[in-house]
Order: sequence, then structure tokens, then C-alpha cells
Amino acid sequence: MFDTVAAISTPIGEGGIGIIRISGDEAFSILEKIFKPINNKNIDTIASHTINFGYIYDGKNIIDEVLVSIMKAPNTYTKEDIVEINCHGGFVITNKVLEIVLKNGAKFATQGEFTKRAFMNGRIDLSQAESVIEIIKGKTEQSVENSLKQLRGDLKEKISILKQNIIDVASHVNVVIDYPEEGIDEPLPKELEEKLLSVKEEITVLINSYDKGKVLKNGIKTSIVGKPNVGKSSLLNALLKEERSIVTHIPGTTRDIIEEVINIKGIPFILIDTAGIRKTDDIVENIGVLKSKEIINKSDLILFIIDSSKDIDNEDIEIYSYLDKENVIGILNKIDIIKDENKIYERFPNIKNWIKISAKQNIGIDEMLDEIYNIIIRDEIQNSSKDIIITNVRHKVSLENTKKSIENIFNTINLNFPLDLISVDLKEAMDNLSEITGEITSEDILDNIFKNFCVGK
Ligand SMILES: Nc1nc2c(ncn2[C@@H]2O[C@H](COP(=O)(O)OP(=O)(O)OP(=O)(O)O)[C@@H](O)[C@H]2O)c(=O)[nH]1
Ligand SMILES: [Mg+2]
Repeated sequence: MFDTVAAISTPIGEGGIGIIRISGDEAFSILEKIFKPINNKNIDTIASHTINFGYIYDGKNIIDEVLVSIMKAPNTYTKEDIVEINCHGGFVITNKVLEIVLKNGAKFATQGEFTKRAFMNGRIDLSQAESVIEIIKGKTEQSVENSLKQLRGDLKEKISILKQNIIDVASHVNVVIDYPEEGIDEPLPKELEEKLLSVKEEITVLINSYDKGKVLKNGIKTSIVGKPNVGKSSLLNALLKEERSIVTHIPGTTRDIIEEVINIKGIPFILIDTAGIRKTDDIVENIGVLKSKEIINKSDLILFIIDSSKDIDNEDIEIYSYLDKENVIGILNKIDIIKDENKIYERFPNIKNWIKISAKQNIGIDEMLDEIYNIIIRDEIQNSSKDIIITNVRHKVSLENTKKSIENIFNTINLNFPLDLISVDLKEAMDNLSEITGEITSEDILDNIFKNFCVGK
């Protein structure tokens, strides 16, 4: 049905092996022209799903000693015939082997083409195809675990159940429309109405899981803010266990934004060290201060640092006034030379959580990580390992549209509008769900999804 395509499936660069993958009707005939197994067997007679030792030839010249996996359709990644050549790694050999494969009739695979074929050939649905890229790009165990569930088909199955419920309702409505003489005038029997309501509820749960999904996938943007010299950069360095950010006793040291990722129990935290906020005439520092204020607004979590060895002053209070208190954790730094902590707490009545540390002496840092995790993550993620978490904004939009269609149905019923209208909304709800699994998709959507893949996947 499609051309035979090939690409390098391993990362470019030095490595022990490189893999060239070929998929399509001509995979074996191309292999025949370039590969001689050590036992001189004919490719056709080699059993499927075996690995075969031999040599790659360019005409008469031996190019490399290789292992070739031969996998016959349909039990393959793409459902097509697949050949994978394991050659020596490194830029030169892998590219040379690919070049020979292309010269002998394969086309160069586009990004994500193998996975796209797996979808087009019906081995996986679109949500599963999308999970493949998330597995590859996943940065933490938790996010990969979630994507693996999606690859196994959890979301696909859930959508199919929801759809079946809508189909049940639609069948009833269509019967009533088609046989009006039966005199069934009530728009929807109670039990079907309840069915529809529970579909709506389950969709709402899925939509709400997106916020958790976003955290799993993208991490928590955490900015370290406070006035100059309170120890923001010292804290960043303590967390990273390296001297990443410049620390001096001079207020106004950090002028630019420094961003690094740490991993707390499987969740990525994107730490941002900011310029200490204060009024200043220094142009460079002032730009830094403006950026810091901007970053405060974009953060999921703010670590607001106070120098506990000094009295609270107007600069601290002013920064405090910029903060959205919901996502702020107060950090009392320099507890090795602390003055009077109680006086501090009373100045910031809306900060609920305080953690005491010394960034310089490395006191309380691990406890701080535990606390942050507990405060931010526990309720969000912990109890949901069984639940389906959606991480893909495309899925979220389709679910929201489905929900809207269902709400329209209830409006239609309440307003006593004709059944035809309900039927239209039901159709729309089903179509929206079908977008997630890819039964209904446009070429644009597909292109958009697969362009994020790497070549060779
Ligand atoms: N005693 C003590 N000194 C600390 C502690 N943490 C930081 N300092 C000192 O405080 C000074 C300022 O630290 P920085 O980390 O540069 O502070 P900052 O908030 O990044 O400052 P700016 O970049 O200027 O906004 C340095 O001299 C640090 O060594 C601490 O826990 N205890
Ligand atoms: Mg600094």
C-alpha cells in the first residue's frame, strides 16, 4: 500500500551499534541485494523474527559486518515487512549503510513514519501513537509510566466505553425519530438520561486530570525569589550540588535568569534563580528585576526567601505583595545566624508553609525537598496511579468539545426541542471522541502529530 521506507533509528553520533530500519513490501527484496548471510541462505527461506549474521555489500565491496533482524508482516511494528540492520555505530558506517539501502530502492522515511504506518495500518490508535513520542521524550519515570499505560491502550479502551454509551443513547433516539407513529414522545427515558450524565461526569474527570498530566510531563516551574543577598543563588547551588550560579556578598549579583532542572521523586522541578528584586538605578540590574517579576507570574511554585539573620524590611514586604500567596513556600535562610524567627512569621500572615534552611551550610536542604514534594505533589499525583491521566492538549480539547455536545443535549431536552437536534449533538459527541483515537482525523492533525517525532521511529 505504501512505499518501502528506511531510516537510521539510533541517535546520530558515536555508539556501539547503529540500526537502520526498513519497512514495506520491498524490504526483503532490497535486503537480498545488499546482504549475504554467513550461511548463504536465501532471504525468503529465513524464518521470521530471527537475527542473522552476515555482510552488507555495496556492489562487490563489503561495507560492514552486521546482524540483521528479519520480521515478516503482520506481527511487526508497522504491520509491514521489516528489516533492521545492526551495523557498527558512528556517523560514517550507519550513513553508508542507509545510503546503500536507499540506492537499492527504499525511500527516506519522514519523521515518525514507522509509527504513523502502525496507526494507518490499524495496529494502534492515534492515542497510542502519540504515547510513543511521549515515552521517547519523557524525562521522568512517572511520566514515562503514564505514557506506557496509554501505549497499552488504557485511554483507547476508556474512550471506546464512553462511545458505546453514547451509541446506546443514539440508537434509541434514532428509533424514535424513524418510527414516530409508535407515539413515544418522551425525549429520553430516565435510564438513558442517567447514562449520558455519567458519561459527562467521566469526561469531566478526564479533563481535570490534564493538570496533573501537565505536571508529570512538563514539570513544576519553581522560581526562587527574594530581595538581593538573601541567598537565592546559594540555594540553587545547594539544590544542584554544584556552583552553578555566582554567589557573592554583594547585593545584586545575579542579573540574569538561571534555569536548571532537578528531579524530586520522579517529578521534574524547573528551578529558576532570579535577580533579587529591589529598586535600582543600575540599568542591567533593573532589567533583571523586571524579568524576575515577570517570572513570578508564570511560576507554578515560588520559593520566597528571607534572610533570617536580618530584620524584615520594606523590600521584603514589597516582594511579598507581588506574590500570589496560594503557591508560595516561605524559606527562612541563614538559620546558622538566625535572629528572631517569630517576628518574621507575623509579617507574612498569608504564607502557610515555612521551611528553615542554611543554603551555605547545607542545613535542611533534603528536608526542604521532602516538604516541597509533600506540599505540592502528594494530593495531586499520589492517589491517581490507577487513574487515566491525560497529558495531551489535543485530547483535552476533544473531551471538552464532547462535554459541550452532551450539555447541548440536556439543553435541548429541557427546552423541548425536536429530537433531530439531539441526534445531531449525539453525532457530534461521538465524532469528538473519535478524534482522540483517530477514527476521524484530518491530514493536518496527523502531520502535526508526527512532525514531533524523530526520524526512524
Ligand atoms: N551565613 C550564611 N550566609 C549565607 C547563607 N546563604 C547565603 N549566604 C551568603 O549570603 C550572600 C549572598 O548569597 P547569594 O546566594 O549570592 O544571594 P542572592 O539572593 O542570590 O543575591 P543576589 O543575586 O544579589 O540577589 C553570600 O555571601 C552567601 O555566602 C546561609 O545559609 N548562611
Ligand atoms: Mg543571586
